[in-house]
Amino acid sequence: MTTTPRSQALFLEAQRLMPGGVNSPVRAFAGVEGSPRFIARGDGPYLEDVDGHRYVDLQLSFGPLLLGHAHPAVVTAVSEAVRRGTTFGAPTELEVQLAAKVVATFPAVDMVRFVNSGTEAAMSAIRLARAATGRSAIVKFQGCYHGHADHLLAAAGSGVATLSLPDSPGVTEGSIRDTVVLPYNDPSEIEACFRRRPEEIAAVIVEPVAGNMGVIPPNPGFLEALRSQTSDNGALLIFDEVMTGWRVHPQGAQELYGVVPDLVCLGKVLGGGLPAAAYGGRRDLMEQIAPSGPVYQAGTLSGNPLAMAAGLATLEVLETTEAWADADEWAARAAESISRAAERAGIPVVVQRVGTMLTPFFGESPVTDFQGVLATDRAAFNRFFHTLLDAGVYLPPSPFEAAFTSSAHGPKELAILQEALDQWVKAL
Ligand code: KE4
Repeated sequence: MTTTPRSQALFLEAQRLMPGGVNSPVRAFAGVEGSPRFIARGDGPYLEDVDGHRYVDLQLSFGPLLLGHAHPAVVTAVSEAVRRGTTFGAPTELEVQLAAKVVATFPAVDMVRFVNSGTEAAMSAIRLARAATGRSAIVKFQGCYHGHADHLLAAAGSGVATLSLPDSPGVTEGSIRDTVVLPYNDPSEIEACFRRRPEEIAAVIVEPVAGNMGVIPPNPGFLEALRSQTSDNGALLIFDEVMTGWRVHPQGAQELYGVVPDLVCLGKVLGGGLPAAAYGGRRDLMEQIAPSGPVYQAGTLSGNPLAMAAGLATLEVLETTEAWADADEWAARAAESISRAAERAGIPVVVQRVGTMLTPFFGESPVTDFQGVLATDRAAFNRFFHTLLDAGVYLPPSPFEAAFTSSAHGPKELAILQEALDQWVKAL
């Protein structure tokens, strides 16, 4: 059992100063019991905690670090940018350059607006959809998470599911009155919903590959049904690709599955590890955003030059190297290793992977929706999580999260994972 005295001491102090001792709930390890490791540094595929323990990092800050920690290109770009100042409250060339890359990458994106978080991206896309259609109702799916804006905190995934919160106090009836929640992966439900409310729905927002209840790919026909139903009923389709953008495919789920939404939310990889997110889509929609149109949205640090520099450096590495393929291949090898270890252990595990994001579900059959996740063996996941953590592999501390890989993960890190898996099998 790894001893972590400094993390423990810091956690006590942190809990005195910050709610739960953390600045985002899922970090508190509440979903897996035990107390969090306080991290001193990251390098490449590794995290090092304040007690000197090193871990192969399969959380990668919940997705942003597709190149791993402190990639030289990112460090150089941010170091150079910071010497020119950190923020101007005025446009910069860096924003133009990154916007051009985003527009060139995603089929649905003619124009883009940078914001500071995925939450802002999703809430802004919803506001735009309501303005553009003149309608109020929005549809989301059980277990999907689109940030913590009031109207989207209904049957959310990620930390809300991890903590089994009945959504959240403080979210008023009024703010979620217009939010319809449907089961993920069921085309008949969206068809019935539009039959009931053909003229009321402004938008359907979906994680095209769910990552906030573990990794759940769309069933064949699900995304196509969302596309046809929204088009046929005058509603907009929003792909929340904050997590899947660059993670499931270099051009996102919209390219992978060939379904083009009207609006897209982006984040995580976009900022290369610094706070940046975005929403974008059809020109006729985006031009309705202030100041070119009447739909208001703003942000002091939106398009921040340091985040733009980190994002640009990350995308340039992805464009000029085999980094994406390397991360994808490593993810495939990791998934195989987990499946083989579970077979040796006689434990039913289904590893679900799309590109560089994956989740081991502790259950007999593939998981296609939130109810399926709830039916998995959470105690078994917790044992798996802690055994691997003690053996030097850091998974996200929740069965409702996705694990991630990077181009920095190589043969040595795969061997460490396989050794940790052997320890898990032996400990059963
Ligand atoms: P942020 O506001 O946390 O930047 O993004 C919200 C968000 C929106 N859409 C999707 C698909 C997301 O996955 C997220 C954030 N993801 C979680 C991890 N599952 C963030 C981790 C956390 O809350 O600490």
